[in-house]
Amino acid sequence: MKREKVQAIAPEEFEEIKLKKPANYAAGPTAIKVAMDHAIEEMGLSRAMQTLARMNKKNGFDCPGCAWPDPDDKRSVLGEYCENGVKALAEEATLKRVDPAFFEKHSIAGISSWSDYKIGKSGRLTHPMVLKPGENHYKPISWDEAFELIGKKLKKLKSPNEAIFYTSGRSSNEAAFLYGLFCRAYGTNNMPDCSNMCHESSGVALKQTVGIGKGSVVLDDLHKADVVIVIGQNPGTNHPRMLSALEKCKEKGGKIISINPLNEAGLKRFKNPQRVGGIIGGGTYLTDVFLQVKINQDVPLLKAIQKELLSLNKVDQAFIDHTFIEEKTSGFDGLVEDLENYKTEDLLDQSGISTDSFDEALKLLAPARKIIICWAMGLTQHKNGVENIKECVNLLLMKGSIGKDGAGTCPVRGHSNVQGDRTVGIVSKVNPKINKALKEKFGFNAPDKAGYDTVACIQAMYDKKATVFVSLGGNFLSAASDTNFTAEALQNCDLTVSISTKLNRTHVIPGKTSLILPTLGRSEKDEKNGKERKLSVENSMGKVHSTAGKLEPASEHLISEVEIVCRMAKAVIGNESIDWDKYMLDYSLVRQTISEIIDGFEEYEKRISDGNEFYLPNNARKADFSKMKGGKAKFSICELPDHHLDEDEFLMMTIRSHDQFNTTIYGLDDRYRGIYNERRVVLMNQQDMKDLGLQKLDVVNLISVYDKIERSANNFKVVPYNIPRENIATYFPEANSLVPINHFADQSRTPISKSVRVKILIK
Ligand SMILES: Nc1nc2c(c(=O)[nH]1)N[C@H]1C(S)=C(S)[C@@H](COP(=O)(O)OP(=O)(O)OC[C@H]3O[C@@H](n4cnc5c(=O)[nH]c(N)nc54)[C@H](O)[C@@H]3O)O[C@H]1N2
Ligand SMILES: Nc1nc2c(c(=O)[nH]1)N[C@H]1C(S)=C(S)[C@@H](COP(=O)(O)OP(=O)(O)OC[C@H]3O[C@@H](n4cnc5c(=O)[nH]c(N)nc54)[C@H](O)[C@@H]3O)O[C@H]1N2
Ligand code: SF4
Ligand SMILES: [Mo]
Repeated sequence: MKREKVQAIAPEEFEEIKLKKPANYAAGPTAIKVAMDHAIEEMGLSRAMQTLARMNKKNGFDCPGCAWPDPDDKRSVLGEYCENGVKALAEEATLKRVDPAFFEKHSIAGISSWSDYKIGKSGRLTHPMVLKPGENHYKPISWDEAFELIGKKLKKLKSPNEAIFYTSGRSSNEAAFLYGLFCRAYGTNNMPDCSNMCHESSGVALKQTVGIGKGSVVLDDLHKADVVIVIGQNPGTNHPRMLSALEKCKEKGGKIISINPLNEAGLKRFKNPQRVGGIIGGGTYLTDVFLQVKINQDVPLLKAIQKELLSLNKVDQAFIDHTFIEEKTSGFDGLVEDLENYKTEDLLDQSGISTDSFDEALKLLAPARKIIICWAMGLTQHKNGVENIKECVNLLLMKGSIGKDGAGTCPVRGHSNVQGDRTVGIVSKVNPKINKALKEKFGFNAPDKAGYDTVACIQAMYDKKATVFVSLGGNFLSAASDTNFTAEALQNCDLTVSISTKLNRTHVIPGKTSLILPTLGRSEKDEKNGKERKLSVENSMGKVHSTAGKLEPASEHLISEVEIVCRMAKAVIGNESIDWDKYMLDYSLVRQTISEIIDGFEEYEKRISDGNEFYLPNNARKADFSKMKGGKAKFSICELPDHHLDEDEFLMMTIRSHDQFNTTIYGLDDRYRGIYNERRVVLMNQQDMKDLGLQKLDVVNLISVYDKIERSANNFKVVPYNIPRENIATYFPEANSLVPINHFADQSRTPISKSVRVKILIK
């Protein structure tokens, strides 16, 4: 039997688009209404209210949305969550089900012809399912048979390096640690993770400059800062509770500078739904200075700021922190010398910033002593992603703005436990410390050769050097770049295994044999032998805490991620050297082992009991750079980006709408940007439209050409938008087919999803 052809790309059909004026504030009463509509639609009112009462509460469960931290002290009685947190919960706690009857009715080809929105809305997976070679429908399989199948396949591989173990950042510390333990014991470091596509550039840059690949600030610092710079991040949509922190900062006299090609509504004004003023009043104005930078022209802007601060400092020696520079840093003289090569007006010209707004920003920055820089994908997903962040660090070091209250680095993480997964050992590079500790505890030699990261693993599957792909969460096909290439890579595999809560496109672009292993979500009760169990996670600011859901699981057949990992490991490498049976029964034992292997987790169990939380060690937070070369933090010299755009080329960024969580599409409205009921849109400057003879809502095809290979994404409606000239924006994942697989950031190898050279073909 031959398998029917499946569609890697969602259908290119249109909905009834509606455009309105972009919003000039975020949250407010509409946010509450939209959130409740989602919750009621998916979960019903009473289930929604009961569950929300426990979200982000001490001893409750961690929001399955982003990694923004909860307050250290008391939590709001009105609830510590935002519109998009409610949507994330509703998506997970939906009452809809994808059961064996669903798969009997729908073939993989049939499902692949649906939009991602429709696939996601099908509901929660209820049974382990298998798709056999040549077949078109998934069929139920028992858990025992599923693990036996995996065991047989993995034991037969010529080398463990033919298998890949991907992780998305939703996993708990416990499941991720065991998964990493299993990979290393099995014999491979092939552990790509979503971080490779996300904050990898931040990790690399921060490690090299300040000695730790994580941010240095805690939530309270944001309230104390003189100036917060929000650069390459859209918190109103992607980290909505960050707006409350920015609001507090403003109330205490702090100022906010936003640097973004788009004037995002969430950074203009915030109507805090927790306050009367936010419901019926005008809310709080957040941004004091908006710098509308061209896509990927942040380095010249940051250089101009540094250059002018140095020059102002000649008049008033207080504008840079000489003592800090002297005592805590190296490389300052080199930086000063390098800046002399540039003229401020050229730098501003390249970044697209007017002198007026630049001067206003400088006026705020010059006297400021406590600066925080917050950033996300707008900085990391470029060829020079690492240098973008190093340039931010330069500014902070120059101002002595790191390692003291109200100042520091703030890479705002994506998935709710992406940082924790990394901390407990999900990494494709060799971690000698972990390897040594594993040798001492379990007696095996973990592999000392780096494994595949995300980009490398796609190439390896494409080249058939890797034949098994296991994913702990995520939607690899749609998240990765170069969708058609990635689809071929996945379909080349002999076996693909997805440990998932919900149906997604990766499930229907399968290897020859494919397994779906359904698992519990965050909000659900994890009960074994009559005992409820808790897990733990780390937020964006390095704080670890417990999480325990209360809802009845979506199906009686679901088992926890910890149990899936343990049973898979046992089927592959047996129970002799590592007691998987024990770990899957008793999570405190897993935490005990984590505390023996990973630094900073001493007394783990005790420190997360009774709603307790603890911060992991962070040298940058204490301005302690003693472990770095020469004992000092490092200034870096970075080059200006150069995209060599042809006359008919645009630079495209792929961004998130307000109604999605990565590849999970909550709805079709990007409310803050005024785009309703459609996702196949391209945001363009009106002058550029005019030059191309394009009218509002004209339909175009997009093509990108790299290394003579042409990639396309078809049928996008043109939306006139306030965006710099020669820049366009599309949504992720609709435009991922344009992102070339072999173009990624230097050092971090993060795909260039925010600066793809694209041509527009008029249909
Ligand atoms: N509701 C919701 N929350 C989420 C997610 C979600 O999809 N939905 N995803 C989660 C994940 S995994 C992540 S990583 C984060 C992502 O959070 P963000 O990084 O905020 O998400 P993006 O939409 O990718 O937006 C990047 C922002 O950077 C700007 N930008 C793009 N290119 C440039 C540039 O060259 N320079 C500058 N200065 N700005 C630029 C864009 O205009 C946009 O405002 O959010 C997390 N939280
Ligand atoms: N062009 C472009 N591409 C991008 C980006 C971009 O900005 N532009 N952003 C990149 C970024 S920042 C990221 S982080 C990646 C995201 O990449 P991924 O993490 O791979 O993708 P998600 O869409 O977050 O994964 C959603 C799926 O996770 C599963 N899931 C949800 N919760 C759970 C759970 O608790 N347990 C398990 N086992 N499964 C669960 C569900 O089945 C759901 O369908 O995409 C990247 N891709
Ligand atoms: S800010 Fe992030 S973690 Fe907090 S409730 Fe919203 S989505 Fe959840
Ligand atoms: Mo991310």
